[in-house]
Amino acid sequence: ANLSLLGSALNKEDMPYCPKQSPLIGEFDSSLGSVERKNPLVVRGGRYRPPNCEARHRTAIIIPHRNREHHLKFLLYYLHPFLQRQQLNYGIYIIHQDGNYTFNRAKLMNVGFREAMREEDWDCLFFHDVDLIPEDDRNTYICDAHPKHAAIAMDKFGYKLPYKMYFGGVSALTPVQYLKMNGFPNNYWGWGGEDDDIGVRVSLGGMLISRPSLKVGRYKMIKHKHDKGNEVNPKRFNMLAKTRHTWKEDGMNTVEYEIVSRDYQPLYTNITVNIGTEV
Ligand code: UDH
Ligand code: NGS
Repeated sequence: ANLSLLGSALNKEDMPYCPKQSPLIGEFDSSLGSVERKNPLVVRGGRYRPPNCEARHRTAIIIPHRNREHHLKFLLYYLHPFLQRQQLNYGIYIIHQDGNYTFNRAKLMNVGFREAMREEDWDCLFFHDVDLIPEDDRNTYICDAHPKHAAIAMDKFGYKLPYKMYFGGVSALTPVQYLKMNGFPNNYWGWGGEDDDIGVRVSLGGMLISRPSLKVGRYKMIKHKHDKGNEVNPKRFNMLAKTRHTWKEDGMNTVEYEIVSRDYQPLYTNITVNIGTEV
């Protein structure tokens, strides 16, 4: 029998045909304007608090960024509703590296920490790659008793940890935990190793790594190639071998930078920063 004919015969009896042009097309729209309309309670600078109860947690999301606007709009599309379902008081900060010099993810996080804490007494900071989309609402964006590695199960690693000490992608620390390990390193220019350095600092600071379960800490990574300006750092292994001698002299206590601009967009606070160059 011709199944599609059968389908239309049933349709005729029970209900009218759908319009030739579906009016719902366009509802999936990840443009910033549309994300804004879908999140009417998010206020200037990408801030939110639950309207009907006092939030128990204040979380700042720190996103290191350059030239990934297309990833950013997908992340915002998913992250704003996700954080609101968790009833958090939250703010989203994009830390945008100015200029074309080699990218430095960890130093941008140090900038994000200082600039976010200047604005509000956050009790937890989530350091978040722009291309990682959380898949499970139970992956709560709050801090633990120890520094948290949230991105334990990424699709690109088959939803498993790639190695035991992996600390990349998304991590979360309280201000006290962050300062206990002197923040993150400032001198990893280019790709690789800085997340391992941060993991080593956790234990040098006398702390353990906390993680959500493999079931909950799931992330989808938006596929991409290596960025221009973020070439593999050939010094990373040498630097990692020295972390235990350098961490006290390099980190939050030595970070230097110049704020180029700070603007309060509807969905995020955009901080553009000149972090200088390798010395
Ligand atoms: N980032 C930028 N702009 C850049 C470089 C990095 O915004 O030019 C930020 C962004 O938040 C990103 C994070 O830094 O999510 C980490 O950088 P990454 O995404 O390049 O690192 P990852 O290890 O990927 O996720 C490396 C490229 C993998 C290519 C594999 C090809 N098969
Ligand atoms: C390690 C890197 C980390 C990196 C991880 C996953 O080898 O920075 O691979 O990389 N450490 C060093 O290079 C020392 S990934 O598969 O995401 O490209 O995060």
